[in-house]
Amino acid sequence: MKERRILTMQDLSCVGQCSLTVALPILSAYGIETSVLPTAVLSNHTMFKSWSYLDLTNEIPNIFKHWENNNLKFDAFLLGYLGKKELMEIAKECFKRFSAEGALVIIDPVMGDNGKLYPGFDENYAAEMGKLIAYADIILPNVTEACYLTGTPYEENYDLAFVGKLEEKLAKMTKAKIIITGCELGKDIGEVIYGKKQGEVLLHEFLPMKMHGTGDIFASVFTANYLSGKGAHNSCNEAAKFVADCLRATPKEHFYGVLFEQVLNSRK
Ligand code: PXL
Repeated sequence: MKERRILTMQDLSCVGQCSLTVALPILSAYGIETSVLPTAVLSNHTMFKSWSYLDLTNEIPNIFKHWENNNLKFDAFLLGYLGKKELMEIAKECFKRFSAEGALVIIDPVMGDNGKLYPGFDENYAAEMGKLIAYADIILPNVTEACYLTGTPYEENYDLAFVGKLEEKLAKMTKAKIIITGCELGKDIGEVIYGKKQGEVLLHEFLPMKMHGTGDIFASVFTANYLSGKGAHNSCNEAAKFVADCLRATPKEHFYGVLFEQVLNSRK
């Protein structure tokens, strides 16, 4: 595989199997040199009943200064949970200053699920994210995020036509490849990849479990496969299979995430 260095920008939740504690091990295990830009340190993710939050935004200019001094560039970027509008401006600056030629920008506009925004997010944040996706080559929103990005009211019992309309709206906001993830369509779940005519619908077995962090795992496995030269279609299939295996490996009592480590181990 061609040597590639990726930068993943998201929070570090000390406990919780999400964001950096997912992206770093997965990308590394796939043989990709992975650098991190931690935007905040949290005691644990925000699906627990309480959490601490150390904002690292003020440190980022200093980090950038030294990256520049050391002439560091990245071949790809993976953005996940940012949590603060200011970080979007910083992300744009990061692409501008640290992109190697032809660098790929993958944005998972993490901000909500099941029709609701995560704690601490609001419509203003979604609107700013709507601008940031213009800088992406690939975006990976779920249906809730696609609704908030496009200002579309979420529908509980959405169908493929609804997802198609979200993609049409997103296509006016970005030239990125649009992949809406975790679409629940009848008795299946899958991704819908936007295309000029009908797009592409990839359906997988629906496991009736909703666990935290699976979106971050999907984005990481997708990115690892995509950077390894698999196309969007195969990368989605690999990521979906990986997430399904994680769900199967995780007992219900493990409420805050999935045991992705066991799946990663078995993939070696
Ligand atoms: O999995 C997304 C995520 C990432 N990071 C933090 C979160 C969440 C979702 O709630 O709270 C801190």
